[in-house]
Amino acid sequence: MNISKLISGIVLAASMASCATTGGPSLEPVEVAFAAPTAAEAKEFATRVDAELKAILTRVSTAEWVKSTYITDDTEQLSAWANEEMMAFLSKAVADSKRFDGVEVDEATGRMLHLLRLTSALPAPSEAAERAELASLAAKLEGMYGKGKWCGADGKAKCRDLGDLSETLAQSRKYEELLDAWMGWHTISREMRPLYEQEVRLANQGAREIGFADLGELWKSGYDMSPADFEAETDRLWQQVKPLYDELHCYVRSQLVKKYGKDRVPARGPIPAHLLGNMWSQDWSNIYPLVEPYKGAASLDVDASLKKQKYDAIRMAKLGESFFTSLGLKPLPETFWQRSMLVQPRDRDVVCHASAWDVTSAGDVRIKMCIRPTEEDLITIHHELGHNYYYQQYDKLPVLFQSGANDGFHEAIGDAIALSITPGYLKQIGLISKVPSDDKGVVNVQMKMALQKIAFLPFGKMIDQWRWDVFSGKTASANYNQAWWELKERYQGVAAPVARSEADFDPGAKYHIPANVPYTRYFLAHILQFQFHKALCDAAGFQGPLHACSVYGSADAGEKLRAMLALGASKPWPDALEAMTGHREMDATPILEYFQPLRTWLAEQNRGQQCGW
Ligand code: X8Z
Ligand code: ZN
Repeated sequence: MNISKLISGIVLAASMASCATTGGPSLEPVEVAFAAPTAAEAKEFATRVDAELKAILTRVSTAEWVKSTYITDDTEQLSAWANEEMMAFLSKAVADSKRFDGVEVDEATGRMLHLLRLTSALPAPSEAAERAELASLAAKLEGMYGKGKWCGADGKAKCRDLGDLSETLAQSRKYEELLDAWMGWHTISREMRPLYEQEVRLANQGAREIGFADLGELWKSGYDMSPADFEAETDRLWQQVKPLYDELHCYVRSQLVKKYGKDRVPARGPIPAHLLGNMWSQDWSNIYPLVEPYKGAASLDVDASLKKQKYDAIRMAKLGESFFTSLGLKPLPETFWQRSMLVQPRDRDVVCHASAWDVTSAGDVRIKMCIRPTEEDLITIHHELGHNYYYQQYDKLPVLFQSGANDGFHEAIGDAIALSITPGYLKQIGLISKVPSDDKGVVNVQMKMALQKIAFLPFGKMIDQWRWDVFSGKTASANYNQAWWELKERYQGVAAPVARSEADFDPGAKYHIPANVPYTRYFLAHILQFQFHKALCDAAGFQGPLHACSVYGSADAGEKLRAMLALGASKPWPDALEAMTGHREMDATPILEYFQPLRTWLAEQNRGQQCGW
């Protein structure tokens, strides 16, 4: 993990307490001079903070890596200690940096000081005991998620972890079996609630101490615009894509009514959350067989080919790497293969949720993932390698610049590359036997993509909608679950399959809540990746509809990508976007262009139907 993971994940930042840690590096006390500080002093300060931060980050990442790949009370404690050190360091650095407020500094220094204040996704209060408590809570919450298992209502059934339960949700078509897997997983988060409540309280306090109204305001400040403007921006993008989501929802619901009956799927209401092939109803591609537009028009069963051809985790990761090298990017370092965790160890608890790391912020890139031979995992591998290739392009920059142009960019890179996994490309690598070429085949392929990309959009939006309200106090802890399901229904048109209460804590059943990873980044990424895809296709000289483009093998596309990645966060994100796409705004036009054939088809299918919920 490098800084861009850390700003999302566990801990970091701030308190005014300057000497709460022992042993670790600490900033020299800054002389409180009578003369106004100079630009040269500011630059020297930023450079020094950056160097010390890099050293601390390596210690934090090393401890976090061990904890995530071997969850025990002890590894949790080690990572909490490392994070405490980081929090103390950052809080002092942020406080000291205030001295340079109003000083005319050079552009790079100004940006480093700006980013320093935003470095933490979980800023700590200044009081040492509270800081330690927050670090401990963060480590525990992620551990509880990683260890989660469902062993049946009486605790006597064979225990199943998230991977097993997700497989049931993906493959079973039996209502009761699906319900059991869904309900089972949602029991693991009940005990998180008091810890989460306390985490929110402490992190809000930390955010206030460094000048933000609450933690949500800090999160929304990372986009080179005001928090209010950013919120309006996400609403604008959502309004651009909502009509297409509504059409997809309408069609999918009609097919689920056919499959499960209108007693179980209300023809005009929200869809029960356990019937969409995914624990959180965020990616519906596993129910493609239930909604396939033209039966048999195109065989897209990549899962079957992966199993038949006995793809293992390494071969899948190598396939991902080969896409990036085809663009002229370097192969992954040997250490990637030695140090990554690619398969789930059977002898211990690990955090299976996929992640990409640069442990030293200097080329020690790895991924941690419990790879299974499925198309979904193949795409996730490309997603993770996108992070790793981003890390590699900017690892010579100051560590404060070692992030995406904004966090949505980081999440969009691997996905943009995976948009080039077209049927043409899959045929080329032998994972399907025939490229569907007629209109029916195209609609089938588009449906499968829409079940991933369009279905995700309202989910990507609602998660932080919930957290922003929790952080601001608009949602009281007594209403956590109710507010969650209100947003699920409003945005996604999805409902809990059984009555929920405040004894449940359903937000905690989604990794990014206990792990404290901001989520709007994925919403943005789902818009941005189509902007990137279009720009890369243009660079590759592709002629034809956007959905048919694969940039595989294009050095020109690779160069365009590399140039943007190399900027890291050194410039405001509109500059990076412009360098790649010629535009300075995030915009949903390319995603709508990509799905135009399906949209026309859906409108036809839904004619006369009452859509909405
Ligand atoms: O968390 C992830 C990645 C790691 S950054 C696997 N994703 C989100 C999720 O799983 O909920 C990728 C898509 C959305
Ligand atoms: Zn990611």
